[in-house]
Amino acid sequence: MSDQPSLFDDIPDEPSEKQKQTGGVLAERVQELHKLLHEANHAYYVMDDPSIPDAQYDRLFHELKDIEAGSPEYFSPDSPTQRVGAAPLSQFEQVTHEVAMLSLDNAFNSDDLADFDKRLKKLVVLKEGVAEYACEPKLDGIAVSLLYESGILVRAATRGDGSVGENITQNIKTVSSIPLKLMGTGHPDVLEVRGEVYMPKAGFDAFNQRAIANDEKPFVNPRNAAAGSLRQLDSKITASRPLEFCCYSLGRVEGAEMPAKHSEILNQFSQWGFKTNPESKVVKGVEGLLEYYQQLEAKRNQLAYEIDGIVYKINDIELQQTLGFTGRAPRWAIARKFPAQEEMTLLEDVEFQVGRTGAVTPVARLTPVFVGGVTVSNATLHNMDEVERLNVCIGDTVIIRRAGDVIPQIVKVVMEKRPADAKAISLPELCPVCESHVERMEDEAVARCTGGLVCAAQRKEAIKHFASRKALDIDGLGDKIVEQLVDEEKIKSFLDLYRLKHDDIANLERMGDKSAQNLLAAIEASKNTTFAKFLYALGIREVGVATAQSLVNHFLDIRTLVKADFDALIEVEDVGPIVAKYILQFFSEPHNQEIIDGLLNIGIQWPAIEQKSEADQPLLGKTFVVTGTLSSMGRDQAKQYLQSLGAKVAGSVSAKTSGLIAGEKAGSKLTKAQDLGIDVFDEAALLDLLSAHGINHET
Ligand code: JCF
Repeated sequence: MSDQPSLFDDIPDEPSEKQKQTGGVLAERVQELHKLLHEANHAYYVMDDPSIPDAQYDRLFHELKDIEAGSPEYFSPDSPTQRVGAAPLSQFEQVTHEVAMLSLDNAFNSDDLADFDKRLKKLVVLKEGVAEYACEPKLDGIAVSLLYESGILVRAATRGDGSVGENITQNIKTVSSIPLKLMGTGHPDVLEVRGEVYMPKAGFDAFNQRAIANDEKPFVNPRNAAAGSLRQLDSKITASRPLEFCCYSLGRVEGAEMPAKHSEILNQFSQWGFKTNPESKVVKGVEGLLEYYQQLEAKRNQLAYEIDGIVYKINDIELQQTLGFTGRAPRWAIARKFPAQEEMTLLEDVEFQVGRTGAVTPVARLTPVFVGGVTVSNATLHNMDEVERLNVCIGDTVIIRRAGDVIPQIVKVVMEKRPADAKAISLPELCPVCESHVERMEDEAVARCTGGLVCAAQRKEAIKHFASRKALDIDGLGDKIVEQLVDEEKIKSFLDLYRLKHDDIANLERMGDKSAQNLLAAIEASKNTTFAKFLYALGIREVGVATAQSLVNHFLDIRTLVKADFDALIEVEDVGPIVAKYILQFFSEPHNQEIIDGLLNIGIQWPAIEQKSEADQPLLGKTFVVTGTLSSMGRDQAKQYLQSLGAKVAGSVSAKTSGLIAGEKAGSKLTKAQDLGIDVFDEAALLDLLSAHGINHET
């Protein structure tokens, strides 16, 4: 640790002796607690940079709560204790907006943007001939107005129809990134700040996961989640939702001059304690508008919140006033919309697909629809619980959502459009591929075909897995080839792969002599592998790359592994009772034993693994995550190096992660690691770490 003074040194954690002695100073302590808590709140929620430890925040918070409980005269509406919600309301009161809250005109393409710019130039004379625009992401949430009098938040309202909204002050006070009291100086007597309340993607996903686990209804999208959370009469419910606020414009102002540019007003807001969007930017002319669009669209999926477009505004406030408004929208602003992430379409049919482990998954066949930038004609329904939860039938009109790179989801059925002949979706009793019985265990959402490797679908998936890159890595054995080989009954098991003849392959569709030769060579080459890859290739349920590596590290050779009993298996890091049971089941199946013996007999082999001493494993007990692009090696290579030093390599960042290796273009994992305060290593730091442990990677 450095010997610099701690951030936390001069924060009075307790009332001073003087305050304790003199009775009248409770008021002083209350002021001090307000200040400390407001500042800590701002640091945490607005600056994303915590200033005091959580435990200290809690102590200060409870001290204030106790004072307020014992001496109600010290309570005030801007007290930091108001963040947790107040008594439920019976209804929301109406609020009239003195300055109307208008919506924005839309632009759907570059031509619309060029027209916007041209229109402006006809209406006003620009100093340099090009307009200066303030650009920002258009948050997909709920517009609200916040009214401050003498720096204190006195009222918050929804937009409503633009002239009359609802008073949601109680709820808004629970949103931590909204100042209850303005920071800094020079506050107007009356200040109305407008912006968007939204639910960040991570909070939305976590909320929905919990809702589904508790048999409650999830929200369709983050916008509905924000709206639903603000619409609560009980502000304690709002307080429990992960909402944020970002400001974007000025409403009423009295008693102070505001800056002459929109971008400067945002800076002023930021100094008064509001969150403003860090992606905001000032650009010039049409070129600037288009360039900002390109930049932000490329970034859209990496942002922590959903946006449905970009807002462009003339930056000069005087010009804004000259331009004025049309009926419903300002002439000085426009919203460039991104492709919609939700569309309606028809669920034409449901088919059941069988996966490698026999999981029978309902897949929706849809009337193709353009959503989130691609045409979608299939969507997984996951399992029968999901079908029930959605209450979806064949023939229904459904809402499809495709956000970011996530696979398309059916989020809702449009019940009003359900036809009289809508057909219920039922799990088939027999496997659609092999006609074995389909079973669904009591405590499992997933149904499975009991056919095992008798089932051609499971065989195909098992062989694809066996040949995949992280398994035996058989180059050229693509999905289509596996499917043909299984359909023509050229291969029934992994073993048959090694018995394939030149003509078996050369006669397949789109194959020839040359590609058959190459594939045979690749199959032959796959015989030299590693124990971990071989184990992973077998496709034992729940045994992924990391678990396979743990098993190898623990048992060292396959003879010891196949003889291991339950107690020995759960000794292994990563292996719990469920996985142990799957491993035992797999090795006790005579058919699997034959295949393993067969594979070893045809010559599959790997270098023997030597017992490593603890000294050879300096990173034992540490877990790393590798993300982004490394220029000197692939991520798999980096993983192997780390594992060879005893570290575990995980797929996602959590509180247990010891370090994140972040290459170029690292995305959400980097953000999460930073949020959690986890050490981040760039490529140079990784190479240093490796070389400190005797691994000198040639670059
Ligand atoms: O982020 C938004 N949804 C957003 C909405 C941003 C803005 O700057 C807006 C807005 C609605 C109206 N500005 C206006 C004038």
